Amino acid sequence: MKFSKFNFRIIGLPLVRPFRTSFGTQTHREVLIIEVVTQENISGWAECVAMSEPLYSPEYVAGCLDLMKRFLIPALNFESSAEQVATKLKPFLGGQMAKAALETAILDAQLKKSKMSLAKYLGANKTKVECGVSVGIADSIPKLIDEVSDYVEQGYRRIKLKIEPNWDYEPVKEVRNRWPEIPLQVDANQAYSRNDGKLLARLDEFNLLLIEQPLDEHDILGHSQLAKIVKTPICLDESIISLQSAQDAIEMQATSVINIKPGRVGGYIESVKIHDLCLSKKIPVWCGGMLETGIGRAANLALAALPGFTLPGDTSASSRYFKKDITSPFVMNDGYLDVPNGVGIGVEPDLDYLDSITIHKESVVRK
Ligand code: OSB
Ligand code: MG
Repeated sequence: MKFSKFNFRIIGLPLVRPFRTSFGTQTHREVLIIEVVTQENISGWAECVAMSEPLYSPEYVAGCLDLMKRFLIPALNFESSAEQVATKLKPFLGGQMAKAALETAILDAQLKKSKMSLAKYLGANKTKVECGVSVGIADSIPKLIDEVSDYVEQGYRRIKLKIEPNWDYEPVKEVRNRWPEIPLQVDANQAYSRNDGKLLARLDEFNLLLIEQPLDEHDILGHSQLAKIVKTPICLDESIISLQSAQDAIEMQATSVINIKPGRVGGYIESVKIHDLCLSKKIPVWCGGMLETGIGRAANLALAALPGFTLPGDTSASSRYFKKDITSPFVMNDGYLDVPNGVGIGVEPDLDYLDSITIHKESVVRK
């Protein structure tokens, strides 16, 4: 496929409630949106999941835009299939979120051209997926219970609590006491150290599905040592940045469940490779989230519909994040979201609304 231009915009969207994690508090999302326009005038859309600051991963919005303009777009030379993107961009180290966004925009255009849905292309076998919700660190336990009650009433099928030192045992105990049966898991975003094994093992009494990324992203050995001390399964998020890193972590028994986030691993094609590996090794996977808009959410739902995604993901309804999404909203029905079945990612942004929230706009045009 040949491209005539890439349109970039950075939009600003307030979150419906602040989202506090061990790496900071998000009150709004600043999102880089990519539109690739092909020579036959098909638009492909994608969202770059990087956050404003390099707190969750080394990537950040302004850096991704720079990387794309300075190195990635020139390397593609206005011509590529989606399948060639990763190989062409391999010489540039890191930048998975930027690379994933370009690949996804190109894939959306390519699939629109061939009239196929992303779900079909990736190998989905479900038409709807079970939804979980990720709950931030609260100001107090009563406030946490209120927030979780709200989500449970809405029908979420799994609750994930963000934890950090001094916000772990007590809040998890209270939530577990109140909802003895609900599928429950925790996410530490690297907030603990190798010495915290005993502390984390205290969470074993709450029958958690998993503990997500307790230690530093580079500490694979530490996670494998921790896995011998705690009974709750360890699930890696930040540490898994490619198929290779997934293979290594599984081999080292550092992880027994994997959170697949397409942006973190360089795209949907790499995500499917990780899924296939995990399926063959009987490692359950689930689809993580980056507080995406409808553009990113649509594509995540297609991925979450693959057979190895046996745990509910952080694929929540649009209303969990935004008062008004940039696509038609994803609405939860009995704890499920429908997998888009239109061509490409299956959704289009509302251009007038997009314009109204755009902070920055620029294009790279073929000469
Ligand atoms: O660690 O999974 C994470 C959001 C932003 C960055 C990292 C994470 C998260 C979440 C929320 O937990 C996932 C979502 O609802 O999109
Ligand atoms: Mg996480």
